[in-house]
Amino acid sequence: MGKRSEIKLLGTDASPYVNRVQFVLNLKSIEYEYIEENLACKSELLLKSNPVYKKVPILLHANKPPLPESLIIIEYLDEIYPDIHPILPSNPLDRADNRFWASYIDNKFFPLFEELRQTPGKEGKEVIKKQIIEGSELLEEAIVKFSNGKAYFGGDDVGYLDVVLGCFLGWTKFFEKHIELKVIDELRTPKLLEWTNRIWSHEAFKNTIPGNETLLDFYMMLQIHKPPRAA
Ligand SMILES: N[C@@H](CCC(=O)N[C@@H](CS)C(=O)NCC(=O)O)C(=O)O
Repeated sequence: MGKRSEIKLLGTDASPYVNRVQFVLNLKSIEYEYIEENLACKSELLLKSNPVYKKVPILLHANKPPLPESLIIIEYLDEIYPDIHPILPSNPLDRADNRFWASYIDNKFFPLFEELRQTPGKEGKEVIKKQIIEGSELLEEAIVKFSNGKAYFGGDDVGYLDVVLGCFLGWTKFFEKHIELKVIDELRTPKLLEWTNRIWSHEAFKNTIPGNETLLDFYMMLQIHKPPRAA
């Protein structure tokens, strides 16, 4: 069996963090076996492979120790397959800058959507919506800087930040549809809007961004297992 089929990915379809790993596997044309996990009833394999966070994605690479955490996984894949569609820039300072923005997206921007779901009352939700809008404007500045007039954060083709932010597009669209929140629009974030349309039709992304129904099921599961805070 070749090196490429030795990779397994433990995930759940609606998870943007899992989709992130799938994007990179697709970009690099790496074959893998996908194992769907039910987060409402976690498997022994998941609990044993990620005892610290008990979350997906988890990459299982041959007989090596399991690797959790999406950013760590995609960087690992970039290191073991450096010749096929590298995603991180080669310059150390550019790499550090990419990681800074990835950390902003994961630790500050995207958690606001979960905060919005959990926050009770119209007034509280309006405060969070405002923070999301401000966050998207920062990301507009970031894409202008990184793309430097080209199509993607990564320049002429998809790079690290395209993958990191791109995996959330299904969810931002979901929120726009169900929560009446326009995250990306023509006036405030024109470059991000253009980028969104481009990413949306990119071959590597097309089959991994989950549909509205999958996201709605996941959202309803969250509402049951992690209900919004009491008012
Ligand atoms: N920082 C993690 C986040 C992963 C994460 O939040 N995964 C969710 C699915 S979207 C999960 O497994 N949740 C299970 C739980 O919270 O118990 C990463 O980047 O991989």
